[in-house]
Amino acid sequence: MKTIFSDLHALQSVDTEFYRGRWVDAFEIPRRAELVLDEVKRANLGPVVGPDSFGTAPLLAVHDAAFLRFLETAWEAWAAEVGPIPAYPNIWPPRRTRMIPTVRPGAELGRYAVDMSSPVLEGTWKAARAAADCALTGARLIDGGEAAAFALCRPPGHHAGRDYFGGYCFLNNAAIAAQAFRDGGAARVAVLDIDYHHGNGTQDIFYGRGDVLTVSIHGDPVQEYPYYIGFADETGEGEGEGFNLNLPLPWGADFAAWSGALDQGIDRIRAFAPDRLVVSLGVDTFEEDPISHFRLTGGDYPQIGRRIAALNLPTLFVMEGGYAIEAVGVNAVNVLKGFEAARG
Ligand code: 6XA
Ligand code: ZN
Repeated sequence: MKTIFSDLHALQSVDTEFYRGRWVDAFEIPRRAELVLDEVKRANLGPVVGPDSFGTAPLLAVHDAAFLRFLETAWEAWAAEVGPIPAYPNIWPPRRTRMIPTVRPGAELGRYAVDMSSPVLEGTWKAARAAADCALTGARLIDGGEAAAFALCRPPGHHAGRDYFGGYCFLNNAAIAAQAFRDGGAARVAVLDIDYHHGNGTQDIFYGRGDVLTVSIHGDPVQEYPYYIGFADETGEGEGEGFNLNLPLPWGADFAAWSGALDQGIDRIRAFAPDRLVVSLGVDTFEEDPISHFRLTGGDYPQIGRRIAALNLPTLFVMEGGYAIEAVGVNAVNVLKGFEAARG
């Protein structure tokens, strides 16, 4: 399968992040994507291509217009007032506010950011746009007849909602691709999120819709980021009732437990009979991941790919998390190799 990759991802880069009460070496770093790319090449997964440019229309199909304007202009406004340093929120709107002022950049940052893990930098908008373009290019390749593609997106996307960003994510690459599939004529699209963290942005974006099924296997929000969403009783609303499936697992879950959840997710997707599948591919489920608490081992990843391949759907893989730096490339590419081996 083809990999879609853009160098512009490197524009999103910080040395430190605020983690459990202190500034530590950043986990979500450009090197992650470089290592995945190296492994794609080493393993001969297939050609690596750059993204096409899709403009803002496919972003507006998923995200709020004012939110996109904010992301595009936030750095400039912040730098003018505060100086050329990463823009972090340090205040959030309290409940039941009447208005959000847009005069001071700090006030607007808190309006749109859900946490402190995703600073807005000079190149954030460019990097996030390029990642979305990678996902959209993957979708275009699949609509053009390719059986599968790998959008090596960075920054990741699944925590970004219609009008918020956080968890290292700015634009929801997987949701943008899923919507592009719909707009390209697919009647039903499934998103399977196998990142360690709940794909709250993706769930939220499609929660009221029956045309996009969202399935996520993740650390139980009782224990794990993003905490306030991702519970098993969140099943969708209105026309979306029954079209969101959350499969939370406790800290320490091993492949036996995880793989039972994958079976449930795959059964649900099969019953939904989608035309396209988007996989939010995070490998922070790995036992050595520094910020996560599942116990998958390196040997488990090819099997995940094989099981997804059994769905026999045109499949777009979209890179999300994975922070065990020496293993992120091998684990991610092993999912894709397993998929390809099963497809033959
Ligand atoms: C923020 C942790 C964000 C989770 C990032 C991630 N301290 N999401 O991997 O999938
Ligand atoms: Zn994650």
